[in-house]
Amino acid sequence: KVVVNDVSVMIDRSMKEQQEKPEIDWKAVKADPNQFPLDQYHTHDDIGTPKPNKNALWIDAGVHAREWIADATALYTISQLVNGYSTKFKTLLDTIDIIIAPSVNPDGYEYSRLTDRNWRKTRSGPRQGCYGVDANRNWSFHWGESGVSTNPCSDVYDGPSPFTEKNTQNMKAYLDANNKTIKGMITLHSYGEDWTYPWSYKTNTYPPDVNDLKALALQAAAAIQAIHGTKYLVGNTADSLTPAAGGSDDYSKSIGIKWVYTVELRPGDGDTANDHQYGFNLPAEFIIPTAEETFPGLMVVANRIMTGP
Ligand code: 0X9
Ligand code: ZN
Repeated sequence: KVVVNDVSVMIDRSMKEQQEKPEIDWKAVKADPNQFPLDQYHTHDDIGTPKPNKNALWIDAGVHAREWIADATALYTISQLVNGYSTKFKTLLDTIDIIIAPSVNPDGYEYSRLTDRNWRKTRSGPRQGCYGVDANRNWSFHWGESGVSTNPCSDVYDGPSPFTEKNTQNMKAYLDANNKTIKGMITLHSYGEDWTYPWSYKTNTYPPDVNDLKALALQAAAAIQAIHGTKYLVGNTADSLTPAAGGSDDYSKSIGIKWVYTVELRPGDGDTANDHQYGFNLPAEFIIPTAEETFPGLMVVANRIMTGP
């Protein structure tokens, strides 16, 4: 049995054929209101065969509202796993759970869809006349130390204190409650074509198992490249991107989750020859290719968790 909860509320319009897949019982996909009270924020989907104490891989997307390709890639991943359970992924999903939260900032996503394409933050507020907190600056680990603004009108506003946002509170609660079984955490963003590992708050600063993290990241990047030739940059997050504290990645690593990655999906940001210059506005024709190549990268981490410590 494959368990999927409440994916229907965050179907990306560009992926709406998912709803038409007859193999999936979309009525069963509706959340059980006893398990998930509707007044609580929840978007996670556990894919696997129910069994106690299974190790798990967490994948989230849509932290940043305008990074639509992330949400679409998460939905594609759900579709691949659900439809491939009885064939390709039986051993994997009988051994580990894959928890997919395909849109962890849904009101921001909707705002980006309907009102302001370039919207990034949550939609809380107003504070000093401005809305939203950067949900990837609002986590407690080294909160506010780098790459943030204290101005509520900034796109990288870190909030009045850590965990002011429903989005970060609920995700934190889930990760905390399951940090013994969740062995991997991948947060999908765009753009840049980068596969990066902690720490993120400071350059030249690495967890003790950085070599493990890097080696697996290189395998994931190779798996991506094998599909459509897209070359991902692998590196430490702060060194490769820019230091920014208060992210979900650093927090996850700090609570003992081993395989923590931030993935910046297509398009590229100019660091390889074939990069497109679309920024967040990735044309629709690249949605499926992006999802197709990302999926085996994600499965590298899933398979690593399956085979053990
Ligand atoms: O700045 C971010 O939050 C991410 N880049 S994005 O362009 N998608 O906004 C990178 C996040 C890396 N992790 C942390 N800085 N903690
Ligand atoms: Zn982002």
